[in-house]
Amino acid sequence: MKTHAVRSSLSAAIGGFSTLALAIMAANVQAAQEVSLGHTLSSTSHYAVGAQAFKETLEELSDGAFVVNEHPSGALGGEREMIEGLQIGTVDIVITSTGPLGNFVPETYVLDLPFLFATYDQARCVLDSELGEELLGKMSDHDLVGLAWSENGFRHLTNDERAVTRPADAEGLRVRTMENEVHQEAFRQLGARPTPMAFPELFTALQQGTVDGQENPITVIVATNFWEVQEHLSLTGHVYSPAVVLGSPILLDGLSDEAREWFREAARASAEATRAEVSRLEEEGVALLEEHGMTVQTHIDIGPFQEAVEPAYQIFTEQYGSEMLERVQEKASSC
Ligand code: EAX
Repeated sequence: MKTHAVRSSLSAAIGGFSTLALAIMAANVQAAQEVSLGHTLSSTSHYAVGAQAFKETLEELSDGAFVVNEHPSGALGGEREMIEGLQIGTVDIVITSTGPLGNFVPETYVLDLPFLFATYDQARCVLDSELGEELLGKMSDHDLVGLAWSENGFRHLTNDERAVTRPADAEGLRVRTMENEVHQEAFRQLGARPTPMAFPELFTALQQGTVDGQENPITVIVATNFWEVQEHLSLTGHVYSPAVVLGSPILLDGLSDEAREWFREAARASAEATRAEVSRLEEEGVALLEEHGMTVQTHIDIGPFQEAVEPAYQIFTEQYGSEMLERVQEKASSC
């Protein structure tokens, strides 16, 4: 009888303890909010490096209150689809090029003009300036939250038909472009046949010969094994491709100022890590692509390319005005 009494009070104590422990655990579980982060590139890419930095920073700053789940390789769709997802709240964070962004935030089209920036330092300096902040702020007018400018890189042309060293070589080539009217216009001016397409469809399109070529930064060409389907690479560096870390207003507008700041800081850490990876691969990537059998045209005289795409500027300013372009150019020249 005595033993039984001891046992039951013990089990009551244990029961009480475990109820409390469960309640605490439940409170913690409830507090940990899952954050989905999407991008189109592989888990070895510079975006994946940026996603990891975002995750580590946010989870640390929030002391585990947020847990980030990365969805790489276009698992949540192409960049245009994911941007739509941010607007309706089906995804929380997206790392994307500005490729399809102009369709949502026309003010950003200016950044996609060919040969606008000459070097990485210059592009980064403009994006990190007040002007860059202003452009990030414009996203709020279009149901998006601009958290930080990140980086995709200078884009180069690949194709499976011939070595391209002059604009005439690009004539008639079916080149996949991003879903970006400024890029499409530039390739039209070059005499190529631009075919806009979402990135997740690109590898198969190249493999099946639906298009002859594409253009992307070294990092993307490496991370996507494009050497398997493209023989020629020309280092045209025809346009700097910014990336941006975007958030969904549906998540972010509901957070405290402090929590929102954690997201901004995580996005800045993400951008920094991504840029470092772009710089590293700019150095090593070309040699790697050659090892994989690509023929690389390294010394391209860009003058004739620049001349050929010049009308794209006029078409752009006719449609969007020249004020923002002039401000970007002025800032770039002081960088
Ligand atoms: O943002 O679509 C593209 O070519 C982009 O460069 C790629 O999705 C990375």
